[in-house]
Amino acid sequence: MLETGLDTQGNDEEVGKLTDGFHLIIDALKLNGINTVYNVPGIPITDLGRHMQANGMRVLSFRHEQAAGYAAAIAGFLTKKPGICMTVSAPGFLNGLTALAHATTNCFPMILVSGSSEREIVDLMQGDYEEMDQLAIAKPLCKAAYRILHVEDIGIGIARAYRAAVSGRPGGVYLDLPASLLGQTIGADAGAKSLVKVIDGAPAQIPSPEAIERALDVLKSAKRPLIILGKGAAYAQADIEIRAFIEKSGVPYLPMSMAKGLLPDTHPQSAGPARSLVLKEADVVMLIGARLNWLLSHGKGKAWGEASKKFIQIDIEPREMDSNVEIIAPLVGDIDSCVKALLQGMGEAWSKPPASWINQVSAKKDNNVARMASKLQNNNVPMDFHGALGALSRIIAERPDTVLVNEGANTLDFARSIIDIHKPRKRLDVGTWGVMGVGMGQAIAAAVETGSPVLAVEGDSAFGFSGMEIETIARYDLPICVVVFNNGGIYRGTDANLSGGTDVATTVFVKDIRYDKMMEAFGGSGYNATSPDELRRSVIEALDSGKPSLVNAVIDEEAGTESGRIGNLNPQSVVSKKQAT
Ligand code: ADP
Ligand code: TZD
Ligand code: MG
Repeated sequence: MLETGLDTQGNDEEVGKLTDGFHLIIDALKLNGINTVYNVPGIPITDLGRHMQANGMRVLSFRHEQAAGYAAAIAGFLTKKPGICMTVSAPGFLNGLTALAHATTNCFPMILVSGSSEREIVDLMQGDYEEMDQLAIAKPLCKAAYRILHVEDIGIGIARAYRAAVSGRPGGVYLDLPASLLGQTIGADAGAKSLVKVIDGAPAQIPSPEAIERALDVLKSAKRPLIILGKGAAYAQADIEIRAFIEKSGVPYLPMSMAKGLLPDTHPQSAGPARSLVLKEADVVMLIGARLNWLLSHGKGKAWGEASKKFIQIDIEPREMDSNVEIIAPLVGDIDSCVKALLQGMGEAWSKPPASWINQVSAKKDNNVARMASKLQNNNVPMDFHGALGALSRIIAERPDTVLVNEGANTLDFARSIIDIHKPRKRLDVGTWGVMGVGMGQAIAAAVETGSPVLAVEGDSAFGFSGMEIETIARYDLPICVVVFNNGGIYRGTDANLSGGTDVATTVFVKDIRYDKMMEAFGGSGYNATSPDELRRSVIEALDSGKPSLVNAVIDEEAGTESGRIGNLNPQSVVSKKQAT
C-alpha cells in the first residue's frame, strides 16, 4: 500500500518511490520561488497547508479569507511575484474572490488557489459537499482561470498560473484544485520531471524607438509639463531610473497615492501640494503607470481646467491608450525599459521647463504647505484629523522605512495628503476600488514580505471589516502598530436617525469603543490616545517594541465629512434632505 504524508513519528517523509498531488504542488511552487502562502485551512486543503509548512514554506493562517486574499494581492505588488491565497471550496473560495477581483483591478499579480469538490458530482449538480462550479464563477473576475485534473499536469498548471499573473499587465489568476487531484500518485521521478520552472515570467517589453522619439518631442514642446506617477511605476521597481528621468527632465510630478515615496514627497519637484493647479494648468501630461480612471477624473472636465492638453502615456497594456482621452504619444512597454530609453533619448543637453512654470508651481506649493503647517501642529482634544495625522506624519518622517497602510474615508483622504512618504512602496492603501477591509491583510503581508515595521492607519469602520485579524497579527508576533481613528462611525459619529426612531443612524457605531482592549485580549499591547501628544507617545512606544499593538485614537465625532473628499460621487436625496430640516 502506498504511504505518503506524515509517518508515525510525524516526519514528513515519502515512503517508496511515489509522490502525490500534495507534494508536487509544493515542489512546483518552491521551484518557482514561491515560499509564502496566505490561507484559511479546511477541506480539502488542510493537509496541503500542513505539508507546505513541513516542507519549509511559510503558511500564514488567517481568520477570514478576505484578509488572506488582500494579503496575497499586496504581496504580489510588493514582490512582483504572484501572491498566493489558498482557500477551501465554495464559501472559502467566494470569500477570497473579492480580493482576486481587487488584484485584477489593481494590476497586482496574485493566484487564488482553491480546493474544490468532486467534478463528477458538481457537474451533475448532485449536491456534493460545498458544491460549486468555481472555475466558471472565477473566470470573469480574473485574467485567467485554470483547473488541474491530473497529477502529471501540476507542473504545467502552476507554471501557467504564474506566467499569467506576472506577464504583461499583472493581475489575478484562479487555480482550481479538485480534492481528488491532491491524493493522486505518480512515480517520484516522473513527478519531478513534470515540474516546470517559469523562465523570464515578465519579459522586458521594449518600446519602439519611434514611440520614444514622439514622446520626447511632445515633452520638449511643453510650456507647462506635468508627470503623473501611478502605482504601476511603484510596481515596476525601476526606482533609480524613474528618479533620474524626473530629475533630468526638471518636470513637476504628481504621485498617485501608492506611488508616493517613489521620490520622497519632500522632493523639490513634487507637485503634490499644488495638485489642483498643475492638473488645471499643465499643457502636456505624461502618465507613467497611472490610468486616467475616476481617480484622475478621466482626464477631462472641471478638475483638468480649460487649457487644452496633450497626453503622453507609458503603460504595458496597449489597450489602455485612448481609453478616456486621446493619447498623442503612446509608449507601450514596461516602465523600466521605457524610462531607460527616454533617458537615453534625452541626450546630454535636455532643457528644463520654463522657469515661469516651475516658479508658479513652487509658489502655490509653498503657500499651501505654509497654510497647513499650524493645523498639523495642533494639540486639540478631542483630536481632529489634522492634529492626529500631523503627529503620525512626523513619526513617519523620523522612521521612513515604516510601511504605512491606510484605509477609511476621511482617515484615508486626509492621511494621503498629510503624511509624506519618503521611500518607494511604503504606502499601501485601498487602491482603485477604494475597498474597505484591506488594511489588516496588507499590514500582515507587508510585515511578512518586507520585514519592515508597519503602521496601519485605519478608520474605525474600515478596521471593522477585518478587525479579527489582529489575532493573526498577535499569533505571528508581527511588528505592526494599528491605529484606529475612532470617530464613532462611518464618516462621523453624530448622524441622527431621520425617522426619530430608537435605532441609531445607519452610519453610527457604539459610543466610546475601546478597540485597544481587543488587542490586549490577544496578548498584544493596547493604548488609548486622546491627544496628538499622547498619540505620538503611544505609537513611538509601540513601534519601538516591534510587537503587535493597537492604538485607539479618539477623534472628534464631528470632524469628518460625508464620503471624505469624494462627496461629489455620493448621490444624496434632495427630498429627504428637505424633510430632515
Ligand atoms: P494609479 O491608481 O496609481 O493611478 P493604476 O492602477 O490606475 O495606478 O495604473 C497602473 C498602470 O500601470 C496599469 O495601467 C498597468 O497596466 C500599468 N503597469 C503595471 N506594471 C507595469 C509595468 N511594469 N510597466 C508598464 N506599465 C505597468
Ligand atoms: N464596503 C466596502 C468593501 N468598501 C467600501 N468602500 C464601502 C463598503 C463603503 N465605504 C466607503 O467607501 S468608506 C467607508 C465605507 C463603509 C467607511 C468610512 O468610515 P471610516 O472612516 O470610519 O473607515 P472615517 O474616517 O470615519 O471617514
Ligand atoms: Mg470613522
